[in-house]
Amino acid sequence: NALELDLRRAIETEELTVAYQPLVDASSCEMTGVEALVRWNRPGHGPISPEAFIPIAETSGLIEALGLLVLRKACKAAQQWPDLRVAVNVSPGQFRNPAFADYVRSVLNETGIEAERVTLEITEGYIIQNPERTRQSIERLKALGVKVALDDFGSGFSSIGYLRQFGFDRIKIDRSLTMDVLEDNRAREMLKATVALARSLDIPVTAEGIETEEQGRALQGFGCDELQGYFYGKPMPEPEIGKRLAVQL
Ligand code: G
Ligand code: G
Ligand code: MN
Ligand code: NA
Repeated sequence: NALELDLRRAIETEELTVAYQPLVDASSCEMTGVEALVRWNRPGHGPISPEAFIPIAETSGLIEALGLLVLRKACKAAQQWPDLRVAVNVSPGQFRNPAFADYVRSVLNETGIEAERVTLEITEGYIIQNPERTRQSIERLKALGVKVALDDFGSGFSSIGYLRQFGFDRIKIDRSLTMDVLEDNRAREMLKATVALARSLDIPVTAEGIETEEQGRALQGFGCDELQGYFYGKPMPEPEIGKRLAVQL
């Protein structure tokens, strides 16, 4: 179909771009990292959300090439920002490939970025399907020195068992939970308990989707060490991150 053909061409011609969203320290609100988010301005159609084209990349076998492109661009960009961590989303279709860790190693070598500055974000959906392979994949990635985060925690089928079974370096609490922190007592109690549990396991916690100062303060109060959301910065083109760093220093 036309969308798939266009996407294939977009990957080959590097029509895809990467936007970067600030990750900030919960106490100082200083930017300490960025999350890379793929963007596609489809000629003749305008911007298309990754929520629309990532699933197509998954089913058409394009996800590996797309994922590799984003990882390579993000690691290259991060070389301009020596003090920032860079987080990159990984799809189940990439993660499932036993050779994925080899791809990651080659990008680290090619770009020269320090492995510990790179965080790979994995959503929980795939873990349920295949816990044993998930464990092996995570171990291979961690052996390279990169960090592995559990993304979208609290969005659906989250199991607290994952926190014990897999060596996640960080969890990211989903916006569907954090958005209700001020209005909904149940969301607030779940957030408090989740952060307390993660902290007692020595796993640092990022709260996503923070849109107001009050939400950020509440989540910092519960023990989140890192915050992300429109209040601290929307996903932005690479040069904007440099400008922001210049102001911060
Ligand atoms: O940036 P935005 O909010 O539009 O992203 C929508 C969804 O697409 C989010 O779930 C995000 O994790 C996912 N996404 C964005 N960029 C990438 C990417 O490079 N790879 C993968 N696998 N998912 C991405
Ligand atoms: O699934 P993942 O957590 O990777 O999704 C990240 C997505 O969330 C990105 O597409 C980004 O644009 C979006 N996002 C980030 N911060 C906010 C926010 O404060 N509010 C809303 N509505 N979306 C956000
Ligand atoms: Mn993410
Ligand atoms: Na999320």
